Amino acid sequence: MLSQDTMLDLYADMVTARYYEERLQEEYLEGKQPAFDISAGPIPGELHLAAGQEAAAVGVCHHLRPDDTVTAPHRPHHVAIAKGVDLKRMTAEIFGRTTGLSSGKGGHMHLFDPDVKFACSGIIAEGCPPAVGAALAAKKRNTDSVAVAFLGEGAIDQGAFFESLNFASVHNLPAVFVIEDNDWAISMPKERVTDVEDGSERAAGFDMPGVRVDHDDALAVYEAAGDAIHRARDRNGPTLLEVQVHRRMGHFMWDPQTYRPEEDEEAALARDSIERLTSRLLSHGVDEDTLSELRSQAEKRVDDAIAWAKEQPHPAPEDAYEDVFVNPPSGVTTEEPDFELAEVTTDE
Ligand SMILES: Cc1ncc(C[n+]2csc(CCOP(=O)(O)OP(=O)(O)O)c2C)c(N)n1
Ligand SMILES: [Mg+2]
Repeated sequence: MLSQDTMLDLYADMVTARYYEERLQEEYLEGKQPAFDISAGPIPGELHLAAGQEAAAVGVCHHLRPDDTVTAPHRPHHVAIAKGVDLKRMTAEIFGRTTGLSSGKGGHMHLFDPDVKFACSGIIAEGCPPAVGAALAAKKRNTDSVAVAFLGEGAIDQGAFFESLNFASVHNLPAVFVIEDNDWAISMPKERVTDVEDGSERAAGFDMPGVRVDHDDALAVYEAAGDAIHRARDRNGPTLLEVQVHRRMGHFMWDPQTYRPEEDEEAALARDSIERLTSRLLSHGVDEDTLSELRSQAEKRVDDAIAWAKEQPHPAPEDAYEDVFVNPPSGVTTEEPDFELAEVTTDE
């Protein structure tokens, strides 16, 4: 049975993550209307929001320490918040400011915080190999840290996912793969592209346990993830965990969702994991004032982070040439070559 404090910690992060997405939604639309201009407004580019997926992130990440690695896909904010990524610097990154996690050059799909070992990628399933690399490093260094890769159900047909599961299993690595099943990959319903209804069944082909939490209940996820993460920490190998979540918003901002049946959207809105946890907390004797205080703190934290981020400077155009490469890798010098490059012609 979970302690009340743990349940309240999960709740605090869930309401922070939900409010964060709602506030970013508002900020994103500034300047982009009435005719949608993706480059306008304070948040240029695409924005994938994760409202409805909070249970998966908090249920997993609340077992983790700062030295554990987490990789996330293109829908990363809830996971980053649950992993303890610096909210101000993450927000500045999303707003493209110099004090952002990557000096404002990565944007919302490429958040990277080495302090808490968090990274994400816009290429689906491509968080899996780096997580496996981190798990291999933990094993080689003989530490008890673990690595977790989050991915969507639409990414489980990718080669990188299969290769990562195989490598983690063959080398008995401390890795956990978490599929967030929100039923959709952009406009593609999962049954049209994937042969199994339950993605965790894929574990059987890699000789590792596969577990599915089929309702987005943060407490059930916390329990299942606890088993998987302890198993990894105790050096008993990787686990594949799938969690049913729900997409409350479009695939990205400005997605009209014309492909989505109305009942599906209504069902997603009705199955709110925050409401579910709220009922559990109230039935455990927590009073509404305590929850309301946690919500106010979350809102203040998010509003402060957004206000701070919007005051930060934008990078200068010439900074685009900085941070492109790390120091020259060994064997590569910064000296001018002492030969002329051959001219390339196209008309032969
Ligand atoms: C390798 C690769 N192919 C295609 C895309 C384009 N793409 C972006 S998101 C997405 C769907 C992802 O669906 P899912 O993994 O279920 O995550 P969700 O968006 O539902 O959170 C696709 C195909 C991509 N980013 N990377
Ligand atoms: Mg999906």
